[in-house]
Amino acid sequence: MQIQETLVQEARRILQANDRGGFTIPTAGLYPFQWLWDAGFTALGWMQFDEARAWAEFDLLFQGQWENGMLPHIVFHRPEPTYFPGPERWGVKRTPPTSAITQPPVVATFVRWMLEQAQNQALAQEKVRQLYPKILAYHRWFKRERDPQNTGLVTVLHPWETGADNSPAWDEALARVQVDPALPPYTRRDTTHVDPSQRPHQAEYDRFLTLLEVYKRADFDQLRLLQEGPFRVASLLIDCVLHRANHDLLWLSQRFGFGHEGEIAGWLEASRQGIEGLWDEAAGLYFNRDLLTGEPIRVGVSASFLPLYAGTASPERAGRLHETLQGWARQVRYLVPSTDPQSPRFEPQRYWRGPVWAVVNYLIALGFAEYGYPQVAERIRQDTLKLCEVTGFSEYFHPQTGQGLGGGAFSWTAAIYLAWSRLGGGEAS
Ligand code: 9WN
Repeated sequence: MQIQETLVQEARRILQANDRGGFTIPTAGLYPFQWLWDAGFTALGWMQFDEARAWAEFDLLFQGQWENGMLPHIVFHRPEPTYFPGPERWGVKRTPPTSAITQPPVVATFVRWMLEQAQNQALAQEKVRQLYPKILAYHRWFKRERDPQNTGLVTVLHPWETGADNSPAWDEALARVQVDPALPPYTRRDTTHVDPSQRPHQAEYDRFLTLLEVYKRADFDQLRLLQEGPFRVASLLIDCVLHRANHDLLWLSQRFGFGHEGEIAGWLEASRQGIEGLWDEAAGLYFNRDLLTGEPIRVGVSASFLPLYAGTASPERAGRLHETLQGWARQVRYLVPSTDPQSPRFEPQRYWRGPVWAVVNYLIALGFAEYGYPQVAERIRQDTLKLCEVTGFSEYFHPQTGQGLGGGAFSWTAAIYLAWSRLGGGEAS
């Protein structure tokens, strides 16, 4: 499939229409603020046609950084009534207000890629020098407050932190969370924008909101929550993204002479072992882990392939992952479904329980390409481009019919189209 110039134009228009003066909302109505990992993908999209605007995305994102280094998953730059839970419910007294949990830490990797792609090297280097200490503070926060025992795996406290909110991987861990009988009443907004059959169940939302109240009562004290939090998991999405981000941070440190290589190399060694400890030989896949029970969560999800993106997998394990993905490919028309299509929990239209997500595809394809599987990487790229061409720049897609699902005119899907059109050759630029 060729990149289509009209779609490239449309993808650019989506980013421009979702621009709110320096930060990009994922989509109007459904998500009217700035999200952390969306900002990384979106910046890469902007980078394909407006470098200054691409870097600005991070300037605005880091306005939300906490003094302890934490980068929150949402920055509420200005009031918007169309999303719940907004700044009032989070109750974080900051300017700008933010949430109090994080998300997959993609920033260091995107900063490296953007530096490598930049035509304007002077601007790129200036931005790297500004951003580097802030990213380092963020990664130190992960180590200090989410892995103080140096297990090599980060403790995740909320499904929203994983980016894959209602993944079947979190079912048992979330079901154990007792819904607070005194949970303040609330009205969901997401189901006013998107058909409820494509969104999380009410039982999940009650628990998402219960966790928020528990953490608020603990004044978001991370070390205390590591002991007492009712939901604690190791998430492949977070751990693999963080591992690669640390690898790229080390690269930046070396390249600019910042001098933190020893510290970061220590984190990398621990996380390599942590991630590889999630391998399941019988399944030929990596599994997330429930940190309250210590047990693997035996459901295959798209993040199960991300140790390739992290670069921690051995060539042999990469080969097994390749075989496993071939099995999935026989079940669906479009790769990569967010849940193993043979799992009884697979729901092809419901959010992170089955649909294809362009951003995760980008990471998985990159991993396969780097491990010497260019054909499957290209298949994933082609499937993603085709989904955009057939049904538009949706939030996610039905892996069998290709139907666009969730929000429309979606920033990170458009950004992936732009980034992949650059890799696909000169015809789109
Ligand atoms: C909660 C913005 C975000 C993505 C997440 C995706 C969804 C939010 C929600 O939208 O989550 O953070 O309200 O459903 O799951 O990955 O960053 O696009």
